[in-house]
Amino acid sequence: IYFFLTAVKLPGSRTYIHPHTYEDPNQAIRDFAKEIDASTIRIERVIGAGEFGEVCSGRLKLPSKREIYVAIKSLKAGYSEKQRRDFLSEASIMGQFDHPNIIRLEGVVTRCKPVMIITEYMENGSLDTFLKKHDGQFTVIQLLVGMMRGIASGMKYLSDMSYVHRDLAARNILVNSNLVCKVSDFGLSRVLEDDPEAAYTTRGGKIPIRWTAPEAIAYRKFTSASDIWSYGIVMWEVISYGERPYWEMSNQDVIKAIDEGYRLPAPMDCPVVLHQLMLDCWEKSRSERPKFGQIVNTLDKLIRNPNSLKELANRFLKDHVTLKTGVMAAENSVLPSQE
Ligand code: ACK
Repeated sequence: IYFFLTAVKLPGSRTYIHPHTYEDPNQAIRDFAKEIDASTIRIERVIGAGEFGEVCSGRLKLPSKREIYVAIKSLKAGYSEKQRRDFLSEASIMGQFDHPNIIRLEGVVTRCKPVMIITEYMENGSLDTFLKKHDGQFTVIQLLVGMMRGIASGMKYLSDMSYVHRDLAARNILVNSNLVCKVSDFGLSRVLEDDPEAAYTTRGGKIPIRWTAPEAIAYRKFTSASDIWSYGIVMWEVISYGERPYWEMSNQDVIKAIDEGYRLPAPMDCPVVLHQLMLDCWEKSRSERPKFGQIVNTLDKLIRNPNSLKELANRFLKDHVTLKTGVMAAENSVLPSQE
């Protein structure tokens, strides 16, 4: 009996299986995604455009006869076999996850056309747009901390499964009607092609520079520690209500400033403890950055003790106040400009 118990893998110790490890990608889909009968889906309206085709909202009738709102991504006609594979890879990745802060896969339609991926519907759309629309409306900073806690919790789950996201940014977080934030965007080609923020590096990779850790930009060292760096940028986006990180600085200037030790200053009305957490995520040495589990714990403590959020970092004058790692620089110092 004891032998048997030790042989059983604990849930949670499960690691993610990359769809490319399957010789037959269709097998990965069969293993991780449920095939949905197209007649149970009712498409209602177009809500956006994805890399492979339209994103719509609609309803899905479950076997229990209950109807739920869903998002429906479809693969546009005239696709190649590789495009179909890349499109469906998102479902075979998403289908391995089961967490309240990760977008939930309902299933796929592959037996008839168009090929579709069905996920839960997130009423408030992507986090960056949502925050811009509600600029300054959340006087309760705790609401924002709750959102950041959710994202960190989803990321902890992913990193525990050894999944590295590579494109964590507010634009890739979805928000539901209860303001629960969920990590989305799991395609294989997506970091390369789908993200308008991704720029080509000198080495030919396509990377969303402003969100990416220096070692990932320099030599493509993508790890959960580089996801942590991106997470710090997401924290900054949340507190600044969807402001663009590093404003209008060019990608080259961002890379240079980071290398010289400059970091984003605290957004307006940002609690000191939160800015410190961001700075921890932006440690140059990746082993010194916190882990997602530690971030969840820290945010939980802050939520339980709202007084800890009262001390605010200095208001910043956009473009005129900057921070050197952990040290407040002179009020009128500027980020180094292009040479
Ligand atoms: O900012 P948005 O409204 O949120 O516009 C984009 C668009 O589709 C293209 O990706 C929205 N979207 C994507 N997935 C979902 C989903 N599961 N629920 C609701 N909206 C979604 C996204």
